[in-house]
Amino acid sequence: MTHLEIVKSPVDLGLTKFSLLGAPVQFQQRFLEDICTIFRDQEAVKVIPPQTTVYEVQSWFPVSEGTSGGLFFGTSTIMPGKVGTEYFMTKGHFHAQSDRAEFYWGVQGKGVLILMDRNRKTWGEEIYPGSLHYIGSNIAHRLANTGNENLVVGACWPSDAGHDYDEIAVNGFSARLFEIEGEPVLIAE
Ligand code: S6P
Ligand code: ZN
Repeated sequence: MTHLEIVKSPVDLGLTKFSLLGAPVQFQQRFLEDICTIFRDQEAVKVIPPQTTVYEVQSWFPVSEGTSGGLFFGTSTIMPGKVGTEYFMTKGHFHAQSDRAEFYWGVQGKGVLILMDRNRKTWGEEIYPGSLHYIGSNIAHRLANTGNENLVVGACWPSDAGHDYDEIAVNGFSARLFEIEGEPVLIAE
């Protein structure tokens, strides 16, 4: 009888801490000073310490960037907070290979996934633990935390998707998520 190898995967979901664990996991942190231009109220930006963490991303890239047929996996953690009345959020992007799709799913906290197509039609999907989101091709995506605790969202996307941040940096989304009378409201620009 030949005994074949059974090994442990190098990355663990870290279900108890909502944090990917394992040597290959890469960590990225976005401070307010790095991304402040994405928020509408630039006066409100000035009253928040620039080194405030807005979000963190942990990623596992089992193959190199650009490989066709592979997958990447990540966990995004958006901190609770607002700039004025606009919720803390990610930069948002289209994929550079714009026909590449992605799955997101809610793990902890609550928020809104803001989606926009190439015709600049924007809509939102509620995120909660267990929510599942299919982000189709040519759909820009951005996460916003609307709760009082961390918003943790899992993601899986093709290793040749890449990121196009420029389109959003220049033109933004066509709507923004503000807190109005205690509730998140998506308002067209
Ligand atoms: C990658 C995937 C996520 C985001 C992360 C941060 O395709 O959509 O891992 O990279 O949520 O957002 P952003 O817009 O700063 O890359
Ligand atoms: Zn993406």
